[in-house]
Amino acid sequence: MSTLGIHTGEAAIPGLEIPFVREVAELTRAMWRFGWDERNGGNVSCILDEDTVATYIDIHQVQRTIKLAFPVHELAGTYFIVTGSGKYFKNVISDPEANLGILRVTADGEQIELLWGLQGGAVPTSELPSHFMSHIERLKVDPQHRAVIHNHATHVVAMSFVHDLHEKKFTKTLWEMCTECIVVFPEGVGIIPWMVPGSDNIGRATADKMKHHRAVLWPHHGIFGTGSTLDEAFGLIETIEKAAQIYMLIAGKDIRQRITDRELAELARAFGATPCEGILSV
Ligand code: 2HA
Ligand code: ZN
Repeated sequence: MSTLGIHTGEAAIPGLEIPFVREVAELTRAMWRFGWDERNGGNVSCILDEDTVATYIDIHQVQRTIKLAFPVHELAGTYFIVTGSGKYFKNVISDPEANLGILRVTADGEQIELLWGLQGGAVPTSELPSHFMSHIERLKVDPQHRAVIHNHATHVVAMSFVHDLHEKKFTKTLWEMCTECIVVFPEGVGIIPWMVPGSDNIGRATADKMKHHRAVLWPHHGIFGTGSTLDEAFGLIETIEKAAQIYMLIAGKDIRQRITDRELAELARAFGATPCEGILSV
């Protein structure tokens, strides 16, 4: 039985003995169970240390190379675990080798070398441009950065229809919904306009927001969350989604009391968080 209480007969499933494969398999399963990754929705990528990868797989055995549509010189030689394009999060835990890949960006940054997984000719997530470009920007501002998660968190998508898409207004509303929020994302949530997914353009727009935010909302689609671990990236999305859920639960209701700006500022001070400027009126 896995930590999620799922009987998978996992001893017989190749890949689950690798800790970072298991972590992504359990994460994708959890997100699917939350209803955030219908069909093939969502994608995950996480930077891995060479030594860690080499402990579990032969890093000199390249299965195949895949040409990148956009060069990523900044990530040359970097190892990743990624979800596959068109793959269902529901299925990762029962067949990680078909649904996940472990890869390395070539020294010239033009290709990726598949070292493990993505069996049957599968390729990395269709949102690879957004993932790679986000990794590049987050690493510039945070050397500890490792993980990028995209999913279709339900309430934050719902909120993108009924709330103003102004970043500071959206962020303030989220902060007001749960006491923890200002501490978890004091820098606020970045928001891009609606764009066609899977493109270099949406990758560039997302990465541009990643210069100042760890989470970026794609209106009417989903959210990108980043962090120094998969747990951090997941926890960030989970917190934003929880706040959005409360917003949607109370929308249109008679609000009797709320957390004031003064209280939000007090909270940030108490936890050593620096709130994004221009949001609180105190
Ligand atoms: O299909 O979520 O944004 C995967 C996606 C695309
Ligand atoms: Zn998506």
